[in-house]
Amino acid sequence: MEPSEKYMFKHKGSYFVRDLATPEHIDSLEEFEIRDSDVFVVTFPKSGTLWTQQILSLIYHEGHRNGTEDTDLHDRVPWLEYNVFNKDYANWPSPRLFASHLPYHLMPKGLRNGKAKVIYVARNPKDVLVSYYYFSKLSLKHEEIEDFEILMERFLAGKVQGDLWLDHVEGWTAQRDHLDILFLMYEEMKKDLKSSVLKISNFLGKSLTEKIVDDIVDKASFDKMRMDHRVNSKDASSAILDQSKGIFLRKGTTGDWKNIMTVAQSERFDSVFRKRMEKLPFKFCWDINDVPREKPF
Ligand code: PPS
Repeated sequence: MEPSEKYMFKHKGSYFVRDLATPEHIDSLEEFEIRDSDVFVVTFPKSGTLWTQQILSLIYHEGHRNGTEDTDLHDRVPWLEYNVFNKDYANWPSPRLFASHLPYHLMPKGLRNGKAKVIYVARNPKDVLVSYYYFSKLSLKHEEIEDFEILMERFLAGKVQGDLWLDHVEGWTAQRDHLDILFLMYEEMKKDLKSSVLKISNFLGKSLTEKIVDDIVDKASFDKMRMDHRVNSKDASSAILDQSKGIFLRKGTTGDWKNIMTVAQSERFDSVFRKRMEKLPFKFCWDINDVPREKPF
């Protein structure tokens, strides 16, 4: 079944949230001018975007870290394709930090030849699906699908925001030799946030003191982010989320899929995804006790 047109539109083969983007804006991104100092967090939806946005903001904006500036996180690291507040990105001061769910082929062309940096975060797709399921209950901009199995079949067919998870991850990992790109896994961030923050700061060429790193790790923890009003700004999110139905930072764990997927559903999922997943350069964790590890490219 196709996603409801009330909530999504399809453009250039990809699904977008209807109220938050237009085909014209997506088209305009092809020629969007990229600066060498730009940094992009790229993810399939529900893979740890907000978490990485927070880490970037804490690395780049001292005022965010020490609490002297009260700027909404989405203004610090805005969405490229969902420019809901009509920001003038072309005149935004450098370094610009962006978040995006775009598949590689819809990204600005300038990314290909420049020195801009990309941080791609991947999460095990069963937890992605479960997170998406609960998020669609909360989001006023997504179709709520009560029956998990129906949503699962759409996910497996790539008929959700972000399209087919496998295509998204493969599309970006295929660019590893052509872009300045860091691949991270949600699960490794969960296991050892400090190492992940150091990986990110090294990649960005930022040398941080031990104290600052510890501070970033603290403020990017699930519990602190839940309480951070710059992350959960009521103004910014009330138009998008019905907060009476839940909270965006829901569980923040690995392996929650086991609490909702039946054995049959899990097997069906594996039968569609397993072969292509084996070729991906990640060893995904399916349980909080698994040890994440990157397979060598
Ligand atoms: S979105 O809508 O695509 O931008 O969503 P995204 O931010 O990519 O993913 C939301 C999930 O990330 C979890 N999250 C965290 N987990 C652990 N630690 C921290 N600090 C953190 N911040 C966000 C969030 O809870 C969503 O996952 P679920 O499984 O639903 O809890």
